[in-house]
Amino acid sequence: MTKTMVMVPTYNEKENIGSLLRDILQLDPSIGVVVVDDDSPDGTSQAVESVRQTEPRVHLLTRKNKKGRGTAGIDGFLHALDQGADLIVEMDSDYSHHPRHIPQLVDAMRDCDVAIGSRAVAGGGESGRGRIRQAITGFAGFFIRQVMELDVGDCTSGFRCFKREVLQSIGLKHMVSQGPEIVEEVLYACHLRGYKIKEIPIHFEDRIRGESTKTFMQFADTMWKIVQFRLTLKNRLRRLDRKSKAK
Ligand SMILES: Nc1nc2c(ncn2[C@@H]2O[C@H](COP(=O)(O)OP(=O)(O)O)[C@@H](O)[C@H]2O)c(=O)[nH]1
Ligand SMILES: [Mg+2]
Repeated sequence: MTKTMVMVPTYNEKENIGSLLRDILQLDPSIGVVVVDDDSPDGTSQAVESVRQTEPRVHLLTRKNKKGRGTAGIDGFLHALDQGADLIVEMDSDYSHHPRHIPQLVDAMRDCDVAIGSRAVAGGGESGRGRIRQAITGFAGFFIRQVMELDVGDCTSGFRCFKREVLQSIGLKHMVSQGPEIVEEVLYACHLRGYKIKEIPIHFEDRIRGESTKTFMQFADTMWKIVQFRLTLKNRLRRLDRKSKAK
């Protein structure tokens, strides 16, 4: 049986995480969840812990201090691999990524290696975000496609499903992203490895509860990081391959 684990990074998501966990767990009796919380001051970890008391399928990694979305994702992926997951889904905890789309992502894995929950393909879309934020996302997507030579419509989507082998082969432990740019670093590594990437339509809704952790400075920083990935990631993967061959 295929084991699926959902990885959810959280920072101050107490208002969302309890119902999100319930919505994910009721999808399938075999699905597991790992929440990676940076010791959120609002008590997110405690909210997860109270669900975990009666639900062993919930795993909680509480990290000391706010270490960032990037390393949270890596720690969560490594934990899911450690647990023997065959498929690993990543998603935000704010309901922008609705759990109802998880079965669609998982189904798509029959004929791809990475499935992206996408706003940019027929049947996908979004609501709740203003025109300016949508335009920024549109520009970011255009920039990323050009720089990384990618054929993906929704490059900034952090709602994705990966085969185990994919996450094992892209050098997770060597990723450099501390912040949200991890989404693009992972995507580019998958692209460089030649994995088959498929976009699955989702409806993205802006968060209703809690606050976004993103700022304009973070956006500008991400665009700069995209250029750095383009310049360095290919060589980093080559070095990794040489090392593993030498072993
Ligand atoms: N563990 C951890 N999670 C984070 C951190 N920053 C953001 N997150 C989580 O990452 C996901 C995406 O962040 P969000 O604020 O929704 O970004 P946005 O969707 O781009 O506005 C959410 O589930 C956040 O709670 C962080 O520093 N550490
Ligand atoms: Mg969000």
